[in-house]
Amino acid sequence: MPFSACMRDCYDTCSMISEVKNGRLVVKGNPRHPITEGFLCPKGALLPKWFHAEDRLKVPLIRAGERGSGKFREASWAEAINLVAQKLRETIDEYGSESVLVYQYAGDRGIVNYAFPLRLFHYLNTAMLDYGICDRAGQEALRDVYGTAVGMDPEELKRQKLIVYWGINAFWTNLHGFMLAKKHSLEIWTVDVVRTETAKRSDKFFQIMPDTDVLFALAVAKLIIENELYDKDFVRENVYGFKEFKNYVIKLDLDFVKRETGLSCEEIEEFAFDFAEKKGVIHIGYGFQRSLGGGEAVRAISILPALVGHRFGFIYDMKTIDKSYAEGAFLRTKPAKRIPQMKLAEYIEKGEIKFLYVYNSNPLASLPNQNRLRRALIENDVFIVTHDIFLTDTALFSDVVLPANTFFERLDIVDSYYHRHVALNEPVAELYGKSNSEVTRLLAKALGIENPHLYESDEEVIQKVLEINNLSWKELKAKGFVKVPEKPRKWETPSGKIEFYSRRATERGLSPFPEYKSPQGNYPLRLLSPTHRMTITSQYHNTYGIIDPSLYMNPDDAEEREICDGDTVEVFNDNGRIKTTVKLSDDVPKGVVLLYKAFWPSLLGWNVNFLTSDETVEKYGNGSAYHSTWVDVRKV
Ligand SMILES: Nc1nc2c(c(=O)[nH]1)N[C@H]1C(S)=C(S)[C@@H](COP(=O)(O)OP(=O)(O)OC[C@H]3O[C@@H](n4cnc5c(=O)[nH]c(N)nc54)[C@H](O)[C@@H]3O)O[C@H]1N2
Ligand SMILES: Nc1nc2c(c(=O)[nH]1)N[C@H]1C(S)=C(S)[C@@H](COP(=O)(O)OP(=O)(O)OC[C@H]3O[C@@H](n4cnc5c(=O)[nH]c(N)nc54)[C@H](O)[C@@H]3O)O[C@H]1N2
Ligand SMILES: [Mo]
Repeated sequence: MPFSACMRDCYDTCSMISEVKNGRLVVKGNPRHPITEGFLCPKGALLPKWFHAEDRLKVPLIRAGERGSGKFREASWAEAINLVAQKLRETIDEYGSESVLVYQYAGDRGIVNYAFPLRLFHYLNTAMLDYGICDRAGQEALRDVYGTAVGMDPEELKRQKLIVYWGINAFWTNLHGFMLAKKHSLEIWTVDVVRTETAKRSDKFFQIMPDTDVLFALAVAKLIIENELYDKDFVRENVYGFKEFKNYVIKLDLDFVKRETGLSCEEIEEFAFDFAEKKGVIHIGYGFQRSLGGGEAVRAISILPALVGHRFGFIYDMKTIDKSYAEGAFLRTKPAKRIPQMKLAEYIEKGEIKFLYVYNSNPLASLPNQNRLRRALIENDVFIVTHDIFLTDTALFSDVVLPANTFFERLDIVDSYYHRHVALNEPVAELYGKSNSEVTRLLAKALGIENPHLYESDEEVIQKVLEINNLSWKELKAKGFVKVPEKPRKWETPSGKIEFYSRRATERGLSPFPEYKSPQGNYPLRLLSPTHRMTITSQYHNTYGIIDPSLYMNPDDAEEREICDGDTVEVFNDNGRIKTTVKLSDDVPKGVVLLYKAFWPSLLGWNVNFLTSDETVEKYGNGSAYHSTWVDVRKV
């Protein structure tokens, strides 16, 4: 039976075994894969429903009405591809190659299908994205302290006693990781604003006010240092700037920390003493760092495992293989103009983007401040092409829509940003659409490009990537996955040590130590928009239909506004307003409300991103700050 690999933007990157039985796709988890361990998450188990979905795009569409009106006419592949090629050529001739932007993200993480289309845009010297939507601030922060955001191999958890899930709802977003920690009988703690399903299954839960994590982590460091509970030998040998850091944290006033974080002194002490004793490791989440204080928080948190003697005692990112061949940046003849992903609307408003090619992403659901983005697209002359499996909101706003196939319909391989395995994905069945690489080859041909790199087959690209990385095709074929061995490594900081005093941060005009800024907004309630159990950002809303669009609110906040459970309310701020029903819950603290992230606006009439802030964490790579959104709520 063919091996599949779940290509979703998800930590677990499962290896699966698939087949077609009586015309229906059947999937199961690969029992030999050490992370998948033969079971799938609830979303993965429903993949056949996604694959067979009635609403999959079947033929190319060309806009036949006002932008966003949803009026299209059907077209042949030849007509659609020729139109895209002609428009591309015209735009480049009239405005230059940098007026073309390829906008893509991790809708499909297959090495070929993620990267191959970029070859065409590199060849054409177009503008490219500077990715900032997901985990950027934390990436920069970890580089400040460790010189890399690549942490520990999660399979090494078997040697640990304690894992802290800090700002990650692992039971929903990293189920196989959570089960791995359970399997190895680790003690599990959670630090979160919300009493999540992970918090409910943890041995300890520290409920913290938004954006105050930096203070909590610094207070824990202070107590560990003051009480001499840190690993002195490790710190002496491997840490740069310990003395300066010590002088900095020692001044911290614990009463202030208590007031800001909402944690009691006992909780802070309990964390510090127990963490030091058990030499905890920390899974630093992606979710919580998407706020204005996210970068500073990750810097502070990442110091804690080093204090107790871990070389790379955090989980954040994993980079096992070199994938650059698939992307082919070597095809460029001049350096790329990089457009910060979170500033798409701004660049469109400035008239710098005239042609937008979108694949693997649904920015008209997932980007913040949707009213501004949509206005910018309507008011400016931008030709939009979207390649997707479904008629998403982004597709609805496009001039040309190209049907994509799914990973069940092609060959690819995929790595993981969580574990060290590369998985094989073989074609199982064929329904509709074309792959990202196939469309690239058709476009290259229509543009009259002769460069052979644009016509390499998927298998050739895969073979070459495996060869570059010294990985065995034979082993991959036999098991469905291979583990990439870890080489011994040092910290890639200026001092070659773990920098508690970060020189890299000072070069960006930041303090050498993590700093706290009290979060402030011009509306009374902080709006969080974390992940939903049954979606991957905007995906599966249309196919699984299991979503929860309610606003979660603390009963005290509701009482102040005379709102009862089940009431219809308006949630509003300067960016927009939406209407939904309220669920009262003590799981969210007073002062915080919650709407799950990025459903399909075309199905719901709205999503949370009509409210979210498009500010960026400027000093941390212009990372997104979705959670730095303030709103008010009234009964309607
Ligand atoms: N089921 C499911 N799984 C997914 C996804 C999905 O949409 N659904 N998306 C995938 C993607 S793209 C990503 S990036 C990952 C994200 O994976 P996670 O990081 O687990 O995702 P989030 O739910 O966004 O955020 C985690 C938690 O951060 C908390 N949080 C918010 N602000 C703060 C704060 O200031 N401090 C603290 N301590 N906590 C805070 C939220 O309450 C939330 O519970 O998941 C991937 N997996
Ligand atoms: N409010 C709020 N918004 C958020 C977040 C948040 O925490 N709060 N989280 C942010 C995060 S972490 C992320 S990573 C982004 C993700 O945002 P996006 O990158 O927009 O991710 P998805 O919604 O998963 O959209 C992926 C699209 O790719 C399509 N697709 C899947 N497979 C293929 C394929 O093989 N080929 C092609 N051509 N298309 C395919 C899917 O159908 C889907 O429409 O969202 C961000 N948005
Ligand atoms: Mo993400």
